[in-house]
Amino acid sequence: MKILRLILGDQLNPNHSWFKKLDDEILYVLMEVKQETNYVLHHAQKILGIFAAMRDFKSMLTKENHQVIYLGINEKSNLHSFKANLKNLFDQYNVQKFEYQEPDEYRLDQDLMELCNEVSIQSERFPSEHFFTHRFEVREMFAGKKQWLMESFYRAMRKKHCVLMSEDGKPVGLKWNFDHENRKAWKGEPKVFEDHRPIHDHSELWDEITTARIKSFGNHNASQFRWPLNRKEALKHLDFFIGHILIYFGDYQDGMHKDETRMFHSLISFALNTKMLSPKEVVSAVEKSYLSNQLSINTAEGFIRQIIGWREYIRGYYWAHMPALGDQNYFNHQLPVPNWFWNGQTKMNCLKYTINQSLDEAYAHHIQRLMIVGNFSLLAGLHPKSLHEWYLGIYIDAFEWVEMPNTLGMSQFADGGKLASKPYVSTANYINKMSNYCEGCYYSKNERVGDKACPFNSLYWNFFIANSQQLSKNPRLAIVNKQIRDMDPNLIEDIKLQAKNLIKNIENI
Ligand code: FAD
Ligand code: DLZ
Ligand code: SF4
Repeated sequence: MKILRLILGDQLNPNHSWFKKLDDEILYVLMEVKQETNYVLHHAQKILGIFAAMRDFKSMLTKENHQVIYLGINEKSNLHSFKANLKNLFDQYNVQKFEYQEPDEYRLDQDLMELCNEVSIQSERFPSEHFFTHRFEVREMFAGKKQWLMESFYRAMRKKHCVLMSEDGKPVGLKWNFDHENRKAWKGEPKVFEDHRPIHDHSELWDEITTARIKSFGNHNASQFRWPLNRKEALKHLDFFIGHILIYFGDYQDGMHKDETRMFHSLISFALNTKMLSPKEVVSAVEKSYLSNQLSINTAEGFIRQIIGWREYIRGYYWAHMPALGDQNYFNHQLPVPNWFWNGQTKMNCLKYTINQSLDEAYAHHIQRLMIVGNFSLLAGLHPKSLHEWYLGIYIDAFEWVEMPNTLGMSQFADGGKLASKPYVSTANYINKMSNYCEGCYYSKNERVGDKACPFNSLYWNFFIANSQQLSKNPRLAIVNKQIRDMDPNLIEDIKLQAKNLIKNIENI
């Protein structure tokens, strides 16, 4: 029976059981389609990275004597949608059965289910064999609960998968969570390692992408492309991170600096999310390093929590709340994303550095995404769905299942606090504590009102004043709510006016 198997651009796992045996009756297909490149405006490196990794995967399969069809972006027969291309291929190759791995994005999941209903041939969906959890595991665990605590999920995962557990069923080190209470700012020491990622020249591929008139933004950096593009490169990168960098990760996880973009972060998200790496092997490599005394329990636990905890929890949260999640807007925020999000031209140093870095590298680390861009967006009242599209486009690791819950849930509190127990917002105080962005900024970090006052300061207080109804009962906000109750009414009026003017003038701040 002739079988056609679809491989999506984020399903590049050579260890998938599909590839264990050779079969002449099986045809694999990968396709570069405008349906995917154009559904939001993408960073050039994201398009390059996905196409280059898909092409590499195709070469690997071909070398192993699998039969592969590859529809390139400029291929004449390419109809630029999965459904249209697949229907064509079913006819062309007399396909009797269609097989695919479960897509991680709701939209494509629906699309492929529709296709299966529309055609008369058999079809079958396979697990992607990537995650620790199944799609609805988080939903099942929190059924009937108002707040979905990541920490309870994380502990259940540690037990279920026997990660960092003693034989007596207790967590290793007798604590579940060694979170650094006092994360440090980075002041130049320890030295950040040189960028050890591979360098690829993808100028020709970039020419193909421009010939196809695919719109994009950001620096393509095609001749010096720095992201791992196959499993071998990703494993080497992971090894270096665990062997040299991970020991500093926890201490400086929240630090930001004008001169350093990577700090001590792993930069494995692109390789993980395209499934070149599996979360299970990342967790077991870190655990092994701990067991051979190369890492402390604090370091190993802190990093493992990101993968087995946050990453899986976020995915489960996505599937539990789709399709409604995309339209959540708890504060009814409507402000369009300012133009300077696309070019980095703002006087606010923290945003200028973070956005320009994102445009250059298609990467910013968690605290830059959460406490610089997300913080500002929530305080200013940007429309959550439009902001989600910006995040989905700009970061090389952005796939909807992971980006949307982080943006709408964690960062914008658009779900009313199901994912985050309080809004992640701050004044300039936090930004100044964790970074050197405020040095030399046009704005003054200490002022709340006036021409040079840091926008974060008035916007922060204005946010709590404006949303007091929704937030006044939140026990984690008791202090801020009391501060507002005790505030001089004249100061409240000044803050409101300052914030109103900032928002009116948002394109020029
Ligand atoms: P490290 O800091 O080294 O962390 C290691 C790994 O832990 C990451 O690679 C990631 O796989 C996992 N991880 C840590 N935190 C999270 C989290 N909150 N959610 C899911 N995984 C996590 N991550 C994405 O992979 N894709 C996205 O599109 C994305 N969008 C985000 C948008 C916003 C608004 C925020 C606040 C966070 C977002 N994150 C996203 C989570 C996190 O910022 C990135 O996973 C991380 O910055 C990737 O860089 P890294 O590999 O160097 O991570
Ligand atoms: C993100 C992306 C882009 C830009 N282009 C393609 C593509 O041309 N072909 C493809 O198979 N996948 C692409 N992707 C990744 C998909 O958007 C991703 O597989 C879905 O969002 C499911 O997570
Ligand atoms: Fe950002 Fe305000 Fe500091 Fe400037 S002063 S870098 S705008 S926090």
